[in-house]
Amino acid sequence: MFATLVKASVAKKVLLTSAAAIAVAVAGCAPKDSTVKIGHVGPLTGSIAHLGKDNEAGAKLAIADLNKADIKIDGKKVTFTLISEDDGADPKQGTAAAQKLVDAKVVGVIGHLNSGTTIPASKIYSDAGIPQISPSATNPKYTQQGFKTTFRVVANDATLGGVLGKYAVNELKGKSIAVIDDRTAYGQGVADEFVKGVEAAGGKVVDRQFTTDKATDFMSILTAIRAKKPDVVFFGGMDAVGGPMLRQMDQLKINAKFMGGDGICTGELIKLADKSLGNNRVFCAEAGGVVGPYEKKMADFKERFKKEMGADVNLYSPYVYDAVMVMVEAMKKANSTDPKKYLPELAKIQYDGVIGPIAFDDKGDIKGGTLTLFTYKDGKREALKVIQ
Ligand code: ABU
Repeated sequence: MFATLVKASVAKKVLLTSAAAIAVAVAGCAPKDSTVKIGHVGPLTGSIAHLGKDNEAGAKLAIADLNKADIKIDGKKVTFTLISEDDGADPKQGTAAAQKLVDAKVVGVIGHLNSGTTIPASKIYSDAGIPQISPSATNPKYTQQGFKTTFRVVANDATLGGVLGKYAVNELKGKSIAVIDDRTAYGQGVADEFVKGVEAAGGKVVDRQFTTDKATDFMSILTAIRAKKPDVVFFGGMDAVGGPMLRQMDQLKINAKFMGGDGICTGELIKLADKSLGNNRVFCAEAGGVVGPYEKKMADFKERFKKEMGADVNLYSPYVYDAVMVMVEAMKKANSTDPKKYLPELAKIQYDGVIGPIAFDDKGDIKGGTLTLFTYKDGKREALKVIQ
């Protein structure tokens, strides 16, 4: 009798243990929520921190929108986390930031802001198989290295510089054009392309001078340029240098028009150049542009950005926003957040963004990249035309 009771008790325990094991196994198979890390890099300190923070705010807004959208990938609800790094616009700090993001196991990176950081960092992401979308680096070399992981959502310096060079000759009627650049990958590259554009339009570059992206005193190079009596001065570099340069041109009574690429084409230039901005004196181009129904989409985005992020769009935050969205769209299409699986989807994505339709060519450059020419008038940036 006792033996029978012991047998029954053992059998019950075995049954209970098996049931518990099955329950654990079932729970193990049940979809769990997952957290996916996306990296963002730009200069959050230094002279162009205002642009890095503008980009970062675009990424933060995109992540917030995605997390509100209850996205499921491979049956699991995905929560996206932004891991934001500061590269200080410095190439060495840029590669260190890239390695930090790889070590943190991000599944993709939005950045960097500068060509000088984006290009060296791209090898690190490529080696790690992590897709990278730059929202603002315009040096053509970035996508010409043969990496499968590099993408950008803006036009490049060949388009920017070329169009601006022709504009200086054909529209501004520049006869005596001086060129300055800051010797960065971006500044030098866009200035070289500008010179080609000027020469293709039959114009003449009368002087070429150099500075750095950290300089604050331009008196000696501007004095040299003044002797050539320029009617147009082109600067390849960023607004933090371009603004003070413009003020010093006024101090030296150089009344030439001032041109630059997207690096000076910012909201911040209004403060940085102050009265020297003038009306229809400064001409620049953003490496993107919207037409038709996208104009309202962009205007609505800018309004919402101001409300939610507490600042006006400075330059490329809408491009950053779309870059995050495009990356996640590729994950949704692949039904995977694994970089190896969603990378092929990213390469063939067709996405309707705030900045217009987004698809990439075989190098990772945006197809049909546009640009917008701007001037400044009455202390405001004013679009002149979108060039497609
Ligand atoms: N495209 C202007 C700023 C970023 C860069 O290319 O360096």
